[in-house]
Amino acid sequence: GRPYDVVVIGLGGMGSAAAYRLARRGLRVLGLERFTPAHARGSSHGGSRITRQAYFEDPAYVPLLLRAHELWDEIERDSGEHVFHRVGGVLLGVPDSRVVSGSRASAERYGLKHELLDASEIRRRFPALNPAADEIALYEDGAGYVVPETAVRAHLELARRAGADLHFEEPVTHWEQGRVTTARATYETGHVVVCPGPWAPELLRDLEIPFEVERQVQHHFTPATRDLDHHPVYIWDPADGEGFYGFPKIDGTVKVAFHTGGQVCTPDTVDRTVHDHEVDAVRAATARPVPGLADTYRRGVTCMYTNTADRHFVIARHPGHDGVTVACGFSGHGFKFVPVVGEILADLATDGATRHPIALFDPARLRGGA
Ligand code: PYC
Repeated sequence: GRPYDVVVIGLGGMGSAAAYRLARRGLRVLGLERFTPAHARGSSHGGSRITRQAYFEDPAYVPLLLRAHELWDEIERDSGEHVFHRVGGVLLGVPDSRVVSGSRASAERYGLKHELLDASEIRRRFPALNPAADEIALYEDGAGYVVPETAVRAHLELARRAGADLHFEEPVTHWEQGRVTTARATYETGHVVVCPGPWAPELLRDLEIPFEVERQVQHHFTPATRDLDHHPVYIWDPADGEGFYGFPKIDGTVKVAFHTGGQVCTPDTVDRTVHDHEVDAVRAATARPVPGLADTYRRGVTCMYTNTADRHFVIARHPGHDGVTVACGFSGHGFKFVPVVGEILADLATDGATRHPIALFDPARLRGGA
């Protein structure tokens, strides 16, 4: 057939958004996905993802988050789907913990609306949460969660309406400048956008970045107390235990998970079984901070992070190939950026540059690392 302007490899969060933004600009786009739409075998599933703007990880993310929240609203308007639930967000820990001090620094630098709450105020406002006496929280009204499966489906539908061809269950076996080969066919294209998720080590080997794919478990509880039905999303960095994050009740369950400490894996070898010792660990970590979860464990679902050494993303034109753009290494905190990453990828693919600040995501900082 006629060559495509752009082939997007991978239609999870980032790839679905890129396909939409590119098709909307009038380009002839092909999206290729190895599994089915919004599948649960990568990193864009699980019913909820935190979004927030007072970003403790680095203030450089804040402008992107301001744009991401605008675009989440736009996606909702254009698709008619409810993706972004603004239930608020709290970042909890002792005042000098990274989570609290970092989010405070970003909020102050960018004048983001926020409140600082002491332990008794946290308990009064959010009775599900039981901080230690010396813990505080930064509360952000505009934070909340997005539903990844709904977000991916909305982007795919908008991409299709904008004229993109989307092929599922068609894994890419090889790509090069101007050409992408799958199990079914070879496609000629002006540009390739690679959004591989945890398949980055395989599909982007020549970036020479040591990605580490990490297995994580999303734990679901069915608490009896109504306190857990409605409360903000939270990230907790407790002085006396392992950090974790959680959500209010969504579709009948309350989800809680650790953000670090998972096993290194690959998408082919990841252990999808959740083990008793993992359930014991999440029970122990949440017993004091979220006591309403006690004895109501329901199920665990595995997921994968694709970590870089510094946990910052990789978004760039491929340094080794003209006509190729990459987005990967989202290190467990990327999903909230999906719509703005789609916009950045469309900019990079069409103009080679973007107005968005992406210096932090330059692959040169990671290349050749051990
Ligand atoms: O990106 O907000 C986040 C997050 C919390 C835990 C894992 N990711």
